[in-house]
Amino acid sequence: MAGKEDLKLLGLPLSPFVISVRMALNMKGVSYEYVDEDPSNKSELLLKSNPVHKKVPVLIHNGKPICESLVILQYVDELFAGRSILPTDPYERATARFWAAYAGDKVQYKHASCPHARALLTSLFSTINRIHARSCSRRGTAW
Ligand SMILES: N[C@@H](CCC(=O)N[C@@H](CS)C(=O)NCC(=O)O)C(=O)O
Repeated sequence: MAGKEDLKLLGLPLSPFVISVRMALNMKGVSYEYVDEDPSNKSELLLKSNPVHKKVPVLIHNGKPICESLVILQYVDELFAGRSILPTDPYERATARFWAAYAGDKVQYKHASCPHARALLTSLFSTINRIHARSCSRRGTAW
């Protein structure tokens, strides 16, 4: 895609859904503005951009919101050239979407009432964040 893109991502630091979108943007080498939301005090921008679910991630591309991590991943994959996120074969794509949706249904971070599960998820996601931050600083990309 040519030209200067205005990309803003509304997120939360430990959300696996947000992390997957950040990884996708990073794979494509795209820079974007990242805005942390406060789940207990959601911004007007989030409520206006995702009035149905009121959840992150929301990607705002040139003022137009795209919601739901899997929808965003596919959008990013189609919009930007470079390394493909989803397989090109239609059956493999369908299989990848199936498992991504399955994993998304299972990961309900806010419902992880068990402190051990929360601690595990927290440590897992901060590790992912660290690995990505390192690989981005090596490659000179935003995240
Ligand atoms: N199906 C959504 C799930 C997104 C989601 O659950 N986001 C959580 C953060 S992990 C959220 O925004 N929670 C705030 C809330 O439920 O009010 C997606 O794939 O984007």
